[in-house]
Amino acid sequence: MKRALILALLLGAVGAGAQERVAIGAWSIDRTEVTIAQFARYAAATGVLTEAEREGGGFEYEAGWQRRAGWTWRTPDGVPPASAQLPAVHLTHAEAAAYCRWAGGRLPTAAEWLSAAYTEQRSAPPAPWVRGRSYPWPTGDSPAGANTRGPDPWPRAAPAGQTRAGVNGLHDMGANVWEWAADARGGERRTLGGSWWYGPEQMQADVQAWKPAGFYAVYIGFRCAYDADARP
Ligand SMILES: [Ca+2]
Repeated sequence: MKRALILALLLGAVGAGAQERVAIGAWSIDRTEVTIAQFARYAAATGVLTEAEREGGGFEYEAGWQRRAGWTWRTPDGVPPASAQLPAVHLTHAEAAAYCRWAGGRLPTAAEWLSAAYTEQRSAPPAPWVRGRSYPWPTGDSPAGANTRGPDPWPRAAPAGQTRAGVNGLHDMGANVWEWAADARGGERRTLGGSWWYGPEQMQADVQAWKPAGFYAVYIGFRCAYDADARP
């Protein structure tokens, strides 16, 4: 029993590490959005208390932005999450960037994120993916398989790895939750990929979506990028 527990813990540690990154040329990117489980390890190690936790809860849109009491990365919808593999949300741009630094990386630039999301760059991708080809959707030739507001198994966010793998083997570059990028426009920061709240049109590369850097909501998460010389 004890041995099984230790093995499970070791596998969990591996799951959070380098194997879950995909190389895109000289840098790499998380295969999935950062999860509650991953952010929990960071919070336990650093004692970080997020703005949503300090200020009483994050935001949801319902005829305008509404603050939802108790909605934080720990409890994205105000109740214990169904899975610790759900994306970590209700985080400001700075909070997401701080997590990435702690993990040995940084937030991707929009140019990097878009390259990873739409252009297949694995040396030997499995069928039907074609190295060097750019696709209209992060999911490939169609938006099918992503977690949008359309008919799919997920009424709200989906746990990491449950949607169909897309370009470069990445999950949820299209939809599930918006993802913070490094790019700034005054006090705003760019978010990419759309979310479960929107239809698939927000998954396209030319969408311009910017939010105040200090904003946090149930629809916004992130993933990290890693420079080759910063890999652990
Ligand atoms: Ca996403």
